[in-house]
Amino acid sequence: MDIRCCIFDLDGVIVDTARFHFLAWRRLANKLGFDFSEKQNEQLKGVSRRGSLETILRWGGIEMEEAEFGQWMTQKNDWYLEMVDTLDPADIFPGASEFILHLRNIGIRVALGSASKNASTILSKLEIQDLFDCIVDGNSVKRGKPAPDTFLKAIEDTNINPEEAIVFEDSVSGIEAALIGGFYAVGVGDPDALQKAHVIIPGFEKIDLSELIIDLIESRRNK
Ligand code: B16
Ligand code: MG
Repeated sequence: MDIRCCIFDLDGVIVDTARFHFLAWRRLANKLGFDFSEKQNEQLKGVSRRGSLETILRWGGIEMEEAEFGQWMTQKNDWYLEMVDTLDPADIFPGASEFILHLRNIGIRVALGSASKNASTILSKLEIQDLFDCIVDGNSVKRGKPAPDTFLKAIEDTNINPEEAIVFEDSVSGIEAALIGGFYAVGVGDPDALQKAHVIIPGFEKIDLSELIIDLIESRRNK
């Protein structure tokens, strides 16, 4: 099997902005008079800003008009961007840039597949916009994860099939999107949350691509 493309989620895979999302959403919930746990937060990862707020309000048993809903989305994003503003290239997860550069050197297409509308701001803070052949973010597709559209868009206009591409994801909804689309799915992070992935890795340090591909083929055969 030939792997011709690797698609990387951003928040939680390349940089720890997943933490910033959690802190900002939690601050919002606290302002509204309730709290939620890190375990609940797993359900928000990879989900759009609007979808996340809908879920959080359901947890708090709160209903609101669209105008107020919009104000809270803006407030959360302002808090989030304050934290994003502190990022610099040293915040890229260990081994991630090196792994991506290796892929590029051996001729594998590298794409970003993020649900975030802030992706280009984050990439420029990290100074890695040029690492990607293609950037798909929250502004590029209508249906977010768990729909597979984000990842399918990353191979649109190429002759690459999903079975020739690996998706790297830290979220349950992102792994689901990859599997629905027919991609190989690598979970990055928490093995409990990401059980459905073909293979789970803790991060990119010491990851050997050839070994990873062998594990993926083996896992797909058994799933
Ligand atoms: P924004 P990813 C996702 O990014 C985050 O995981 C999710 O928590 C967030 O709600 C979503 O982006 C939208 O982000 O508010 O910045 O547009 O993990 O798909 O890179
Ligand atoms: Mg993510």
